[in-house]
Amino acid sequence: MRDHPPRLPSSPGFWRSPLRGSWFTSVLGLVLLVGITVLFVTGLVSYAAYNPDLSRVNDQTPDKGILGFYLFAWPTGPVWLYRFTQGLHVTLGITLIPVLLAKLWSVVPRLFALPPARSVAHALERISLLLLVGGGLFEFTTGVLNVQLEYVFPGSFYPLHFYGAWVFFAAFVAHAVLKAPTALRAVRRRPREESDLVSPRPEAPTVSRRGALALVGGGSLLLFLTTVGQSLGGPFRRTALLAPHGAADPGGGPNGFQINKTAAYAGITPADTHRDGWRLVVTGRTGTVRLSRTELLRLPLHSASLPIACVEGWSTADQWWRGVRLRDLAALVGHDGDPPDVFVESLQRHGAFRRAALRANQVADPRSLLALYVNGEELSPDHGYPARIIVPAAPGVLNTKWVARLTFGDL
Ligand SMILES: Nc1nc2c(c(=O)[nH]1)N[C@H]1C(S)=C(S)[C@@H](COP(=O)(O)O)O[C@H]1N2
Ligand SMILES: [Mo]
Repeated sequence: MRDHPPRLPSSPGFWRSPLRGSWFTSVLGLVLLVGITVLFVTGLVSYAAYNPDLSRVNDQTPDKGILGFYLFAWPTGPVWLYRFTQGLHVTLGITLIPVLLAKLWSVVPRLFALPPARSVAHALERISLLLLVGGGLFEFTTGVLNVQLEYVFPGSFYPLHFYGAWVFFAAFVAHAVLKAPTALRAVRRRPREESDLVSPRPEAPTVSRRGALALVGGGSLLLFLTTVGQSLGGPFRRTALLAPHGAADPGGGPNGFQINKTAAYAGITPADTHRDGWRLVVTGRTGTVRLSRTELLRLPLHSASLPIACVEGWSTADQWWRGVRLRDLAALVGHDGDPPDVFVESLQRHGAFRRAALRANQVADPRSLLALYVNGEELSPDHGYPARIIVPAAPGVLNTKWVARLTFGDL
């Protein structure tokens, strides 16, 4: 009788790569231990930046309950704060994809091991692994789809990615606590190892374990180099081959920086924004005032150099904005000195990001503007003409374009 190769993935001899073993798995696991922790923290931070201190209009997950325990008033400085935290979140997430896939590949025999559970403890461990693998694939997939396809899950990306993150991270912590000591030992001991991951009938190696790791690292490096440019902005943007390509071409000149949604997409027509028709409606403690663009231009104008940083991970270098301070507009309607929160509404009639709330600390910052100019020129229609919000350190989504109405005070 010839020795037949085992046909079922549940038999150990089915898996024949000589690379599998605890050293290979452990190195990848330790990289993920650090990387995924950073992803989780920067993700929570991004969520806090969107929902500073539980403002109801910005809140995309009203049922989060105690999971919102850590929310706080997002600071307005340094101005590159969100650029950094979100650039890190998205770039690192994309960079870790090869490591995640290699790690899953390295332990795949265990996923098929039979019997499915030898004891209650073993059953619990396998369920936690299911949450870990499923949660990890889910978080990476929803994240990448959101970045690449621009909000593919209308209105539901936030709850999906947010709740998914908590489930995934809980399983991740349990797994890390159980496995980190073994992983550290395996890395020190190096290839001489006894582990159920080692194939009982290995094929001849075509690459060493170190070579395989270098391959994974090379894949990560390539993803990193073709992604990071979108967060660096400026000339580096051209290196961001993997950045989403659906966006409008911003062209050159003072308004020649990345556009999220165009005026046409948002349904903004020249008639909506025409000098004779457009009025900014400002409401506060002492009532309502209506201002034409000419009247706005008679108010004191101030400048601030601020970037736009989107949740998708891309950001622009600092642009030079000029307009009316939000706190001066608050003062016009009876909020002198200590301005309150403001609710901002766009001319745009449909779409997720046509309104946003800014917190009092954001309104009070002298660099927070209702911008009328950028880089010395009038705002282009796509960048929010006749007026847009620009706030230091905030996520792009709070920088409402085509502003029609500002309501100061209780939201
Ligand atoms: N009215 C309105 N304002 C908006 C948006 C929108 O869809 N509608 N998108 C926001 C998002 S998600 C970002 S990242 C910034 C991008 O600004 P930009 O297109 O000028 O770069 O605008 C914000 N302001
Ligand atoms: Mo955005």
